Amino acid sequence: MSSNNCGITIALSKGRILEETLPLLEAAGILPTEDPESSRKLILPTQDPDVRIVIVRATDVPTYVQYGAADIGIAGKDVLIEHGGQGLYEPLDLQIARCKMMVAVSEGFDYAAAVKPGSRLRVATKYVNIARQHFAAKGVHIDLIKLYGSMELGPLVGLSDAIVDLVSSGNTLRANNLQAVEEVMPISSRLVVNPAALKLKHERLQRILTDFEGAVARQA
Ligand code: PRT
Ligand code: MG
Repeated sequence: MSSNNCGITIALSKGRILEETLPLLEAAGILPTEDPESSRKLILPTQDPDVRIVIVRATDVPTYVQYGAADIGIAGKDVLIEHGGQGLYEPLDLQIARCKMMVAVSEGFDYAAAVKPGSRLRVATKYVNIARQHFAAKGVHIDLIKLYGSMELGPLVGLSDAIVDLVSSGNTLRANNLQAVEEVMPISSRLVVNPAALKLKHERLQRILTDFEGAVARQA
């Protein structure tokens, strides 16, 4: 399935995950030969001729690993839950790119009243599976509106009563007069591995896993 049968392909996304992943890669002896953040290449060689990095959209990382186009990848738990996790082995919480999935509403909106039995809440989010599960578990009926970004705008223009989105500093919510009213779940990035690759390339992948584990433990 994979085009390099003995080598290792690692799927990463640019942005906050990449930044925090580079020290972990280094701990595993994997050094890209050019700066992944500024390079326009989609396939980046590393100093180890058997290891390459592919740069993909954050939400596509699980797909590349699922189909064996990459042996391992790093993705946020949010992305993994929305993907569904089928065909993926998730051995390690890397504890990077940490944030919280939260429910947020406009300042002054009466959230407690809106989630009482019998009422309906209009929720805009990119994370439809997470939102659906969260409100179903609470027994709250919602109308779900799928967005692809800028969720914070939803309550401001009357598209929705609430949003479900990631919050780290809280600055984005504050800047838009929104307030977090409920934590859905803590989020961090996880290592995902293609199960077939783990069998076929066990020695090398296991070594990377162990090195990552050590680096995570040292960072804690
Ligand atoms: O940008 P693109 O559409 O390609 O993909 P992406 O947005 O999924 O990628 P990226 O790099 O933005 O995020 C990758 C992963 O980082 C996510 O899947 C999360 O697991 C993790 N992460 C950690 C975050 C945040 N913190 C975060 N704060 N992802 C997004 N945000 C956004 C949030 O959606 C909101 O718009 O930042 C804003 C809030 O930040 P604060 O600091 O203002 O609270
Ligand atoms: Mg983004």
